[in-house]
Amino acid sequence: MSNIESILTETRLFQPSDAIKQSVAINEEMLAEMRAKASEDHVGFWSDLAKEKLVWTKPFTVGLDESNAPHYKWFTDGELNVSYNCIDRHLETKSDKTAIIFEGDQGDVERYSYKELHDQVCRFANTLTAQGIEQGDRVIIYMPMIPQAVIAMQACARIGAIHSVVFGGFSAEALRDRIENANAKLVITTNGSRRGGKTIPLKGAVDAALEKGCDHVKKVIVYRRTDDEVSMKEGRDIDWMDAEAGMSNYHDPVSVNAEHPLFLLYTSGSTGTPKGVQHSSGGYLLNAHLTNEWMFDLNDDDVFWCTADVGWITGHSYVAYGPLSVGATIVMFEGVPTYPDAGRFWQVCQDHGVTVFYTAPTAIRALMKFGADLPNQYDLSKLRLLGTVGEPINPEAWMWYHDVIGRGECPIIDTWWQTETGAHMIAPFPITPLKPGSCTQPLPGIDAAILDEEGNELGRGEGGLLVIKKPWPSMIRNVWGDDERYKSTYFPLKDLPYYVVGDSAYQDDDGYFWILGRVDDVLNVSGHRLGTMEIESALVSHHLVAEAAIVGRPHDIKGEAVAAFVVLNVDIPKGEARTALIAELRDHVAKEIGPIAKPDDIRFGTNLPKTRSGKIMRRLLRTIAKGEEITQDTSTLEDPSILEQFQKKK
Ligand code: 6R9
Repeated sequence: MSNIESILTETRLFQPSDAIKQSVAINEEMLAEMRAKASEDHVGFWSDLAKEKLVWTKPFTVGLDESNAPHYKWFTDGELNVSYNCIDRHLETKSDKTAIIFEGDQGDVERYSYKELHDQVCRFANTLTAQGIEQGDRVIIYMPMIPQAVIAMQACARIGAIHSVVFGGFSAEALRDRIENANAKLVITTNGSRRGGKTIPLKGAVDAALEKGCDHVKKVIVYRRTDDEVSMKEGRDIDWMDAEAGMSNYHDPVSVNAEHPLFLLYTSGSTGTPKGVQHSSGGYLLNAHLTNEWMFDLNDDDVFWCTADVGWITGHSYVAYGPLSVGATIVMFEGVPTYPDAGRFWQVCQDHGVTVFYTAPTAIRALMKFGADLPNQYDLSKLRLLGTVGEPINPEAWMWYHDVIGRGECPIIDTWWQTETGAHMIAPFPITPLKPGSCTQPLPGIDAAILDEEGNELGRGEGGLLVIKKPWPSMIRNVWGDDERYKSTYFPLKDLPYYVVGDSAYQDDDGYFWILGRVDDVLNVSGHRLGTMEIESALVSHHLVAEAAIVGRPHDIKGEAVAAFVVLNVDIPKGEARTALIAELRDHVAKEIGPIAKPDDIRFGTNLPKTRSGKIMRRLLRTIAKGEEITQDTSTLEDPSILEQFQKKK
């Protein structure tokens, strides 16, 4: 890969306020010390933290075991229980402290103290055991965003069962693939969920998934979340409440090896069969714990709301495990950001006194469309840190989040990481000076670099493959049941034992990292490499554009042409007005970046084709841009009708 033209012109720098500097736990000096220690003694750095932050039933003596590389192992001879670390260890001092504040779709609120959470998790752990689940068995959790989902996850961890949460929006087909791949013994689900004022059935998908094959699934536990009737299969299906009846509030957490798999999480939306990303117990929990302290500065007074669903990795590390491990109060929300209106997020923040809020750029851009009036109606003064994750955040959305939601005072913690990394990898601490659109610098103990295609390290300003050079505790351990795929996907470089991320990035002169997108999202137009993100940022900076996605399509002369898919914040114009707007947008991009980046085609739609987790399905856009028929699986799309809008020529 030669020079990727660096065209992000963002140069604004935001220093932390005095209030932030004085209030947060980790100051500049401590951070510098941590960085120094990590670079001097990588394994010692992580091992000391593992001893300090986690409670071990059997202390470890081995830090990193590289004997079966690239299947790295951490703290291998140690034992612990993750649920004990998330719940029991707080009982002495925080038993009455609220662990979970739950707000349902209809505004119904429930609170669980750490003691109540403990009792519920124990009851459900006993229930799982009574249903024949043993250490190492796989359990599928297919549930909405309700506390029972976290209770189920924690109960699995307590007995050493390996859970695999499947996002409630996935189809029966996707669910079956995952049940089969994991060879699961039990499925936990609900009769339905409540979202946007409607009740949405869920159990039917489980029935359909289990119709053919899946003989390994012996039981289905059904929690009744709605009043809707649910069909129960005799001998297989059990009501959660019935199954729990008479179970004790006490359960002795099982001590497992640090490397015992805590969960599998299947990666969504990519080509091929889903990959079961396998995470460990000790190493995973360490980074989940630490990053909640480091990035979000969580302490006793905080109310932390991460809006991610537990069906995604963010909901694992920043809802179900990490914040509980540090003893924080979390908010869980069942509904959608636009019901009853687009002020819902801000109402939840106000009503529960949220201090740290963590969401995705796609949500920020969607809410930005509605302007500042809605958030301004709510008291958001308790917010002190704002986080973002999932994709690069364009500077316009960053500024809106910072100014309108964060009053110009809250640092924006832009966290780069992946399902496979388990926890944040490149992200600011609250005291880090910020540049809108950059996830800043790798965490202490994370050794990131940028390589060209031959594996040479690139200098500042040069774009290339992002890699992590040294193993870290919460890294993926395997693709479930597929060693070869693990090695070829993540360690493909000959002679270099580096974890290859699959994203391209560059470092600016200050050493800040800018993620350019997935490797396949970098275009080569007339020999110039252009990050799709940069063109998207340029389009979104036009006052009529709400969202934009750029893909490449083959072009005879230029190699690749730039195809733009645009969502406007006004009605889509017709006829001449449409032609004029297309010309205006092309000129706007030319003005922002240069004529080379001018989109060759611009198509309008009312939304972009996104997975239910909010990721733009670029491979579908590529097919449309090429004018080809869509043959790919579109079952993970939130709204498949969007595709037709973009396929229409005019
Ligand atoms: C946590 C999560 C991982 C991919 C990753 C990258 C993109 C995530 C980002 C970001 C730029 C950020 N990504 N966070 N890109 N800035 N702050 O999203 O995991 O669903 O596995 O996606 O998402 O491309 O490689 P996952």
